[in-house]
Amino acid sequence: MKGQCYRVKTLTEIALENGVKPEDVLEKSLIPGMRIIGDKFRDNILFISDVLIASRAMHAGLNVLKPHLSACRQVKRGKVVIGTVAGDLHDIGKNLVAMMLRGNGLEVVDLGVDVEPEDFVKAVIEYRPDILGISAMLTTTLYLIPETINMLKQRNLRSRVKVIVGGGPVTKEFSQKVKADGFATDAQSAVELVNNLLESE
Ligand code: B1M
Repeated sequence: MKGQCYRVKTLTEIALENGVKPEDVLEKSLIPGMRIIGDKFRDNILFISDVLIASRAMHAGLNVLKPHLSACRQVKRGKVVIGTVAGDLHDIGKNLVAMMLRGNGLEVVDLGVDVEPEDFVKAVIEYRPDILGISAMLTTTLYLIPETINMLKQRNLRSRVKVIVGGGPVTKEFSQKVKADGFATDAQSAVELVNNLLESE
């Protein structure tokens, strides 16, 4: 498969120039496109190399959208540390969440992917965030979410930070079971969740 990186970048730029809202480019074009790739990957029609090429194209579009999605509000209203669990290299969804949070005036420290529980805990100590966001896309690494939460408890840090979770296999039931403070299915819901948690403080 030949990549569509430049085409996606150019089409995203053209859409913005023509007044299409950045949220619409995201919700109506980029995310549905990635969903089609996911379905074809699941059904063995596409291979990992294809998914990587598609993810590069998605990032090309996201990079164009980034300043527009992030430019809305300037006042810093709270701090969020976010990362994807260890063993998991999926970062498109987590990056989107981080981008939308920044766009809503929150300070975001992005730890990247493949983050060990110990490193989430260290980041809570170092950055003293209001919210810790943990993203997981693989069922095989999901257990690292409760492991991180337990480690926070063991170090007497749990009451210091609200923990929110999200990612493909993460459900509301799972988030309640692991005693997270909240769960979101998508980036916009994550922003609303964070706002609600900050207001309730
Ligand atoms: Co992978 N992958 N992948 N993959 N991949 C999935 C997740 C999978 C569902 C595909 C499938 O089988 N249908 C499957 C997981 C199955 C499972 O565990 N049950 C899978 C697999 C199996 C794998 C490998 C193991 C494949 C292999 O090697 N055999 C491998 C694992 C590598 C690793 O991580 N160690 C692998 C590799 C890859 C690529 C590297 C090729 C690439 C990742 C590139 C990258 O991220 N830089 C990739 C991709 C792109 C996908 C799919 C196709 C798309 C994921 C994505 O970016 N979606 C995915 C299939 C799918 O999801 N349908 C799949 C778009 C994104 C906007 O949505 O990530 O869901 P999403 O994020 C959303 C929400 O989940 C939520 O908000 C986001 C924005 O709306 N959200 C949060 C996410 N984090 C949040 C945190 C929050 C709140 C909300 O608070 C903290």
